[in-house]
Amino acid sequence: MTPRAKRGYNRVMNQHAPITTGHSACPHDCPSTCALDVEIVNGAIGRVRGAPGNDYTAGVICAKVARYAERIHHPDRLLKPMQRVGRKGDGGWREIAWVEALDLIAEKFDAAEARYGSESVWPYQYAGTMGLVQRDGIHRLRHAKRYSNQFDTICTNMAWTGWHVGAGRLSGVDPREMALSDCVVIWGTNAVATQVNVMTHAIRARKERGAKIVVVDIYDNATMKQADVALKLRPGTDAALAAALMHVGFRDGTADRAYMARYTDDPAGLEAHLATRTPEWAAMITGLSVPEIEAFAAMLGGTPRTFFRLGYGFTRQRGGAPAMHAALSVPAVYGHWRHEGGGAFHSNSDIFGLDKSLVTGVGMKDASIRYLDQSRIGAVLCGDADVLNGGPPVTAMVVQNTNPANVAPEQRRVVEGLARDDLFVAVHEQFMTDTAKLADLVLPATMFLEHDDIYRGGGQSHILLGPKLVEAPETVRTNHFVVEELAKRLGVADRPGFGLTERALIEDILRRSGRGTLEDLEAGRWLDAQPDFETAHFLDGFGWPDGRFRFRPDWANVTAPNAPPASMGTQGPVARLPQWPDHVGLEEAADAEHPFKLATSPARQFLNSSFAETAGSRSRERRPELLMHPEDAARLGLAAGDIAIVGNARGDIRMPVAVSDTLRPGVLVHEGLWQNSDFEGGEGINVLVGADPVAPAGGAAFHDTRVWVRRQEDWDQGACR
Ligand SMILES: Nc1nc2c(c(=O)[nH]1)N[C@H]1C(S)=C(S)[C@@H](COP(=O)(O)OP(=O)(O)OC[C@H]3O[C@@H](n4cnc5c(=O)[nH]c(N)nc54)[C@H](O)[C@@H]3O)O[C@H]1N2
Ligand SMILES: Nc1nc2c(c(=O)[nH]1)N[C@H]1C(S)=C(S)[C@@H](COP(=O)(O)OP(=O)(O)OC[C@H]3O[C@@H](n4cnc5c(=O)[nH]c(N)nc54)[C@H](O)[C@@H]3O)O[C@H]1N2
Ligand code: SF4
Ligand SMILES: [Mo]
Repeated sequence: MTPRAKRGYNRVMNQHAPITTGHSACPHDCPSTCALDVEIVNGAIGRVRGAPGNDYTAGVICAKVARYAERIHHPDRLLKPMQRVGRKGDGGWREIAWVEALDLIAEKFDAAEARYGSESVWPYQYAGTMGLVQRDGIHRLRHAKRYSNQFDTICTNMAWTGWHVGAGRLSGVDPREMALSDCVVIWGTNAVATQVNVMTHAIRARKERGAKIVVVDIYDNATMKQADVALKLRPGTDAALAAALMHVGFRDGTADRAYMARYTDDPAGLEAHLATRTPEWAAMITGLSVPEIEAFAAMLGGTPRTFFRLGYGFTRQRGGAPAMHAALSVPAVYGHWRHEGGGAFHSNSDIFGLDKSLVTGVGMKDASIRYLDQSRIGAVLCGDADVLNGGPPVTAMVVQNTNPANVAPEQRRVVEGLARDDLFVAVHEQFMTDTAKLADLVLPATMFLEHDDIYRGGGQSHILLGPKLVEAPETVRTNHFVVEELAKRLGVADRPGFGLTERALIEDILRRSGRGTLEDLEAGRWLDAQPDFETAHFLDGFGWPDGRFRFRPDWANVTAPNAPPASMGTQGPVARLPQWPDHVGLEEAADAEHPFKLATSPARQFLNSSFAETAGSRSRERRPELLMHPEDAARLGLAAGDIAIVGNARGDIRMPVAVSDTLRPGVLVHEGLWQNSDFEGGEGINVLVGADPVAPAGGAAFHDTRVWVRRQEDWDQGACR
């Protein structure tokens, strides 16, 4: 093998310029984790395509990643380390050498530690890249130095908790089996926008088997437009729908009693509990009609091969964990799990068994070091005693792979905290994000095609290699480099896991996990870790000692992979969680002062805050808008394009209205995440979203926000203050 072939290149000749095709994996925080074929022309990126040979990707990727050339070769990419000049956020910068920048971080971290102890340093990171080495390596530095831990809560907590309390394991039916279903229920995920490959397999089932696609969402989004059955319910009411669907199964004798007797904890208790959860009851709560609920229940009862693809969106509610558990209980009542093409899927996080311990340095972890809640970064940086867990203030940070000034809830407090004069913040980034703008030091980061890493699916079952395919700009450095260089300066470079290359760390993960070697992975491009049929369908038992699905969850003792660390205990109002699948009204309810419910759903052309900088994505999304039902707009005297002021107790922001009958009256949607600076006034959507932890395992309820809306003219005249 030539060295180039070894690195994953396949040479294809073109009459004019040599085009090579490199093989990679999408690094973004998306359940699809697509296998990619990347055109390379003279060291530059051309078209990016989905690998046809990967049977989950199946040759399909989203448009924003197909256009990756515009992101990697973007004129605004950060290229040089820069130090702040003037006040924080004023926009004054001077270039600084890498050596100087790294020395400065080490000096500030040591000073913070000397004054307040090691916990005053908080490395803050998330999933801008999902590569296991480049994303998680910072934990090695954290643990070696006994810096504060991060309790990750921004994305998965409600969803994973709700699934895990029922099924006991975060895995499910092979998502490729959707193609063998007769009914695919896409519940609370806008798959066309957020994980397009779900549609590939669902639409195959429709084409090849005449399967019906049911979509459960709060607005008629791009996915609902593809549905055969569209169920547009009120936000935060999914558990009521699920309860009624199960009620009908018991009432009509379509529930699979033999399955429940063998595989579930207490079907008789569930049946008794659901006796009053009629379609009429659910219609009142969800806003759906009784015939809609009855018809869906009849479909479930008559379609053994029903596949529930449960998303994250409907769990970004204060009742999100019980909503997931309730939806997941439906296929257990009907016994869909028994059948090929039937059952449910949310995440495969528990199937891979990848041992990252050398990368993360978990062996060096000191159990006495505090955790800080990722989503409550505003409160942490503003020094609220209850979130500091008895520890010192945070006075020094390095931020990698995340943009909290934009993506985290309670944005005003996040920005206020980041702007503190006595806080040192270094941000390692690809672009001058809202967070980087508030930093003391900005360091330029590589993109995935410029460094080696290994990835694994969440919404599918592959482990994939993403090797370095092109050279990075000369002054841009990897996350791995920053971690290693800081370790040298902070005196921990001789500790386990340091001093190795990315490739050596990838090799270590694979070997420790019994997943072969790097050479094998390079040759094969990916590995399929899909469990066998019996395991995937939980036919050899659910993930509990008695093997039974729990209709009655133990909310106080969550054991999901991202459950709160023991030192933090349960989160939020746990006592209010329902003992059975049920709707108990945990949401931030609209009231006379805040008559609207706002959801902040992802935009198709962005990925969280990424791609909000590329022209191709920006021009397609046009501008930040507030989607509003025509009746609401008329009542408020707002026409399309008028500037609305949207607010609640957390703050207020302004944006143009888009009148749209895709919504229910009283519900508003803003699709993002746009940069804060894209809004008139310079503050973004997360000003409105709460950071109060969702029960029982924490998390942020991004789609559960009550607001008022006013016309700009009224506001300017002081008429409504
Ligand atoms: N209103 C609202 N807010 C939300 C959500 C919502 O639905 N509504 N969704 C929430 C969810 S689910 C999530 S997961 C969070 C995500 O929030 P983030 O994790 O912050 O989002 P990303 O935009 O994916 O990535 C952040 C940054 O990582 C950078 N990055 C990418 N690769 C690398 C790298 O290799 N090195 C370095 N140093 N940087 C890199 C990118 O340039 C980007 O600026 O947002 C949450 N915020
Ligand atoms: N294009 C694009 N793709 C993305 C992202 C992105 O920002 N843009 N983000 C990535 C990340 S980090 C994640 S975690 C995933 C998330 O992807 P998804 O699982 O799709 O979750 P969300 O996009 O948060 O929300 C999905 C849908 O749920 C709806 N929803 C909100 N509240 C409710 C409710 O109470 N009930 C029901 N039934 N539906 C509700 C929202 O309006 C939205 O249409 O997507 C990833 N992929
Ligand atoms: S963002 Fe998602 S759909 Fe798009 S290429 Fe990446 S993994 Fe695939
Ligand atoms: Mo996420």
